[in-house]
Amino acid sequence: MRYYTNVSDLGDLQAALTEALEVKKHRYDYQHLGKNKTALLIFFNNSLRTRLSTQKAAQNLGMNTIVLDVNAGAWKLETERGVVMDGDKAEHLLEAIPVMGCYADIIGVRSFARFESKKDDYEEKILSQFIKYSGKPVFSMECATGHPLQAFADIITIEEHKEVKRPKVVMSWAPHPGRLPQAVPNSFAQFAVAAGYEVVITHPHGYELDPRFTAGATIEYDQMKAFEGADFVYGKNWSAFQDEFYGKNLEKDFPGQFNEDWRSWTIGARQMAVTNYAHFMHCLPVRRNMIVTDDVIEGPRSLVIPEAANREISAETVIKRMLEDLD
Ligand code: AN0
Ligand code: CP
Repeated sequence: MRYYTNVSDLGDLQAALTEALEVKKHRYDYQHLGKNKTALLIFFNNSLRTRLSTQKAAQNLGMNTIVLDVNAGAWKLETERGVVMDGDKAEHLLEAIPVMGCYADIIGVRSFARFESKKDDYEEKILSQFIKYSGKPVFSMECATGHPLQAFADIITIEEHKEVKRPKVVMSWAPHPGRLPQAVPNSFAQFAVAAGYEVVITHPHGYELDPRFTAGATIEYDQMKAFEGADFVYGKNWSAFQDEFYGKNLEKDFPGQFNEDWRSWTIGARQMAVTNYAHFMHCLPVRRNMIVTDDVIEGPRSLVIPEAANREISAETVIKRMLEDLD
């Protein structure tokens, strides 16, 4: 594998899942692959899980790891070509990327949607420049439109906990005070459909996602109806995708304009009661009593910690495949 930005990069998803479960059992058996190889992990945004689990995964594989927080210690980077650089940005991405490529065998990039231009975000302007100019294999550690390491870990977790062959998996929007990317729900929808689950997505009007990512899922605007009989509930907030509201928090940015009781979407006992004793999932970090109540996240069906643990496994499986295909 040369690049990992999308579910399709895994090829046969069932084979990838089988491989991941094998990696989980034998996570230190592949150290020969990473000897004298360096993983460079570049963060334009904050992270707890991705930062730790991806380093751990690379180290399991015998690699050296270098972590760079671009906004804490590196030069401020210009990303637009043609700009007269007389402002606060000391270096251009077009030099910085090939320089970083000199020190790495594999590069991971975290670069969230900036919400300045929907076109730039959905064309993955930053990630695609790493692919173009670094000369190295590149994987996404959550970029503007997707978080494929998270979604892969989530599907591994569902496979480990499902009690029926084709579970009903419901992804629900839930409130948040910020303006969050669509990356996590985009990838989760895509992976869950690719895994063959019955996928239902529920959200208030105005929070429709990009249909290229949700194809194959059912959209149900009535949250209680969506939750009926669910085997897994995946909570997540995201900002609006539609052009006129792109990147906006509709509750905060358009007060009173939508006829919606936003806070009623917080996932609690009322919604979980109509499910098939569903497992609760969330990628973390989570805002308690906004996204989900204390009782549900602490309850016996919560999978938030196993999901985080499986981030090591999804990352190791992906990096292993990249190492196997290095020139
Ligand atoms: C980010 C998001 O929603 O995309 C990262 C999640 C893994 N979350 C926040 O910024 C809170
Ligand atoms: N789930 C996830 O990617 O968490 P971090 O943002 O902490 O890396």
